[in-house]
Amino acid sequence: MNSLRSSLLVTLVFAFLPAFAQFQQTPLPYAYNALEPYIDAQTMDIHYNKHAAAYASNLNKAIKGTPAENLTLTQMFATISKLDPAIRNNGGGHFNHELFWTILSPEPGEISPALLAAINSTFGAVDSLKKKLNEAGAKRFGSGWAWLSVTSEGKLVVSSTPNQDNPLMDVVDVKGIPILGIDVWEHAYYLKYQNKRGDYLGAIWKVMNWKEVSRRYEEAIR
Ligand code: MN3
Repeated sequence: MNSLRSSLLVTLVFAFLPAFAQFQQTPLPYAYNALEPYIDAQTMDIHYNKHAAAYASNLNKAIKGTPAENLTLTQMFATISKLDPAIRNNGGGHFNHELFWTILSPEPGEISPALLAAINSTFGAVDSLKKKLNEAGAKRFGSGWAWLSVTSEGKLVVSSTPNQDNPLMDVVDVKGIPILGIDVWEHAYYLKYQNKRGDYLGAIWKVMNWKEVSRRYEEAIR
């Protein structure tokens, strides 16, 4: 049975080909409309299925056949200044959005005692942290992100990066492990908030997944 043999061969060849689509989007952990009325369903749908999907697929194209193909994102970010700008833009885009989806939730949950203590000692209060992050996001000219990160000394720090850069990249001034990132690209809010970035930044705290931010904090200080 030649045809059976050849179809078996085809199956085997595919089974042992290196799975190239290395970077893939994690399914959204909630429905598109789950963050309504703070973030609308159409924005979530387009943001996840168009913008973020393009970063993942363009990242895979950018690394294909290059030494970066064998690196993790964290490894790429550590030497991002030496890599192709397409890896910086799309690798950052993929990582930043994968983080962003998880730190939002229709069930915000509580800040862990350890993170709360760190926030209070660093910023004075949770409201002061929110204000600082909102200022970082509001002041970012054009497109970018506002971040809460853990530095190599285990301290909390607020920063902002342009485009799809993030605190893991060797090109940024304020480095750390990001535990909370707010997307301030217009595509993240324009359909509902238009030019009112400040209103979006105010609303995002209603859907902040503090349980996940706390988990990331505890992982980062370990
Ligand atoms: Mn985005």
